[in-house]
Amino acid sequence: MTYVLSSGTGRLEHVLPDVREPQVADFNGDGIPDLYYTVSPQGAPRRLVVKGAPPEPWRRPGKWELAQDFDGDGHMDLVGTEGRQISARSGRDGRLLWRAALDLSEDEPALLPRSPGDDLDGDGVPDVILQVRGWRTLGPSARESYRTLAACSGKDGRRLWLAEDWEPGNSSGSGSGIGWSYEYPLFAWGAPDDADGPAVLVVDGGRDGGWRLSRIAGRSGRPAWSAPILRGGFAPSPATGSSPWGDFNGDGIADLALWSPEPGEGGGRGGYRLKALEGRTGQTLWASPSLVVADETQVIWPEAVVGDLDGDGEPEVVVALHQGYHREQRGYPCELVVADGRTGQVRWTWAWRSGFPDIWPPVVLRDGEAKAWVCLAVREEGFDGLVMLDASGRVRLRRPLQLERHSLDVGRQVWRALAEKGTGAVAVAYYDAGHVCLAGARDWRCAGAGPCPANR
Ligand SMILES: [Ca+2]
Ligand SMILES: [Ca+2]
Ligand SMILES: [Ca+2]
Ligand SMILES: [Ca+2]
Repeated sequence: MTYVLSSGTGRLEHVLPDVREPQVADFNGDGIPDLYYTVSPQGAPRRLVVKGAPPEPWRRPGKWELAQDFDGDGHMDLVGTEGRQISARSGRDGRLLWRAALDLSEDEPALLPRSPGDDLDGDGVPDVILQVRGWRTLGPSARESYRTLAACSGKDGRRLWLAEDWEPGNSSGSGSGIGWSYEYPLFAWGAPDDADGPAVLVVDGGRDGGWRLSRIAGRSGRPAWSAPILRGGFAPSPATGSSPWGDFNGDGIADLALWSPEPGEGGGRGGYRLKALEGRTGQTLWASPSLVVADETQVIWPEAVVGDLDGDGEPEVVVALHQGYHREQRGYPCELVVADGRTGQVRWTWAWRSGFPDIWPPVVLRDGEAKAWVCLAVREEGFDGLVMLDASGRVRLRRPLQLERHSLDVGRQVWRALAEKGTGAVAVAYYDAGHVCLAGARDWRCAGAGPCPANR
C-alpha cells in the first residue's frame, strides 16, 4: 500500500493499494515530478501515472516570475503581484520573503523584472527593478503621474530608489530581423561593474520614433546618459554569449560598441554608423569617421561583437553586413568586418555571397592562451557551414553543416559561445545533422559523448 501526502499540508491525497515501489519522473513536462507505478492485475502489466501537483503554498493567484535567489537557500525565488502589491516568495516552499514598499496604482500593474538582478546596493543580495507609476507635484493642488523605474531591495523589499528624472518614451514595441528579435521597452540589463557599481541599461522608444539606450546609475537611480541605437542593436534574441562590451579607451571601464542612427538631410535619417560609446558618459569615442550603412536592413546581425582577436589586450569590433540584392550576382554580397576598437577604422573584411543573407552571428573563440578566432555560419552557393577566421582575417576552417531544410533557423537557438571554467578558453555550441555539438578553437573535436558530426 502506498499513501501519497501533500508536502505542503500533510493531508492524505491518494491511497494506492497493492503498490509497493512507486517511482518519480516528470511525465507531462510541467517541471513537477509525477508518480508512476506498474500494476499487473490479470498478468498484463500496466503503467499508471499520478499527476504531480505544485505544493499547496505555491497555488496562489497572480502573475509570478522566477527572479533570483533572494534568501540564499540555493532555490530561485519568485516575484509577483498579489492584489496591488509586489511580493517575493520562496521558490522552495512559497513562504513570503518580502512585500515591496511601493505604492502601485490600480491601473498600472508593474512590469515584472526581466533584469538579471544585479546587487545594486552592495549588500550581497540581488535586487529587483520594476516599472512603476510615480507622482509629480505641479502646484498646491495639482499633481500628475508618470511612469518610471524603481529598484527594490531583494533582501527586504524596501525601496532603494525611484528614477525621478527618467521617463520611458513610447510604450512598447517588438519585432525581428533575419533570425533575431527584440522586445522593448525596458529591457533592463546590468552593465559591467565600474566605480559607480552596476548600472541599469534600458532600451525604450524615443520621442522621434527610434530607439534609445539609457544608462541609469545602479546606486542612485539617476540617469547617466541616453543614446539613439539601431533597433535590436542591444540585447537581441537569441543571445549568442558574445557581448558588445569592451574597454576601448583603456581607462578600465567597459565601453559599448553599437550602431547608431545618423542625422540625415532635412531632419530625416542618414543611415547608421558603428560607434563606440564611453561606458560611463555615453560620449562617442572614435574621432575619425567609422563604418556607415545606408539602411538598417544591411546590418545582418544588429548587435556588434567585441573581443580581443590579436591578443594585444585591446578589443576589436566585429559586425556583419550585406550590400543589398545584386541581380547580376544573383545574391547578396556579404561582409564580415573587423574594426580596431581604439580608432574604429576597418582592419580587415571577409566577403561571401549568399542567396539569402542569413547567418549564425560571429562569435569570438579562444584557446585559453592569446589566440582568438572569429567563427560564424554562412550559406553560400554549394556550401552551408561554419567558417573560422584568424586574427588577421585568414580562413582557418570551413566545415559543412547538415542543416534542416537548408536553413540556419533551427540551429540558431543553439548557437552560443561558452567559456570554459577557469581556463579562459571559449568554445561554441552548434547544431549539425540533428546533434548539438560543442567544439572549440583548440581542436575542432566535439566534447560530447558518442558519435558526433564534429568528430567526423
Ligand atoms: Ca531562495
Ligand atoms: Ca542588494
Ligand atoms: Ca573605457
Ligand atoms: Ca586587439
